Amino acid sequence: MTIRARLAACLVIAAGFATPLLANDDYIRDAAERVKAADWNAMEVVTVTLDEHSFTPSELRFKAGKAYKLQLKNVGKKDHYFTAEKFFRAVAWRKAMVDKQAEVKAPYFTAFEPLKNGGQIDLYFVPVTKGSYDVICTIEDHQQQGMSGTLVIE
Ligand SMILES: [Cu+2]
Repeated sequence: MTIRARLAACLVIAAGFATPLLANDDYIRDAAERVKAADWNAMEVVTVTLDEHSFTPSELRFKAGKAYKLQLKNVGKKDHYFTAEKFFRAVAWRKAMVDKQAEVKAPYFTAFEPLKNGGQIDLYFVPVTKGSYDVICTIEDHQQQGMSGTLVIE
């Protein structure tokens, strides 16, 4: 076995048995398999409204391995962001859909912005790494005024 072949074999084994870790620059690398394995017919739809200055509900709980559509709706007058970098790296992404028009696919996201009044972004994902994660609005002083919340994967 060449070194290259041996290294390739090691990588395959590591990928097969790796438990999800969450370093700062990490994300769920086997998202495609996890998305495929989830039951999308049993997808749970969860809605968060963004307003001055809150996320409602401010705490969401997700079950690892289950398929979700998280609908973000801005019902406020101002623009609002939904910034949850660590949470977005703890889930396996299927896609994000912007105002039911554009589908966006990426290994992971850091924030969804700006959500204009009446704007809606739908996030399709499968939660993976258990933990409690922050979500904030990073515009001006919105976080201080109450735009912060918790996203839990259990
Ligand atoms: Cu805001």
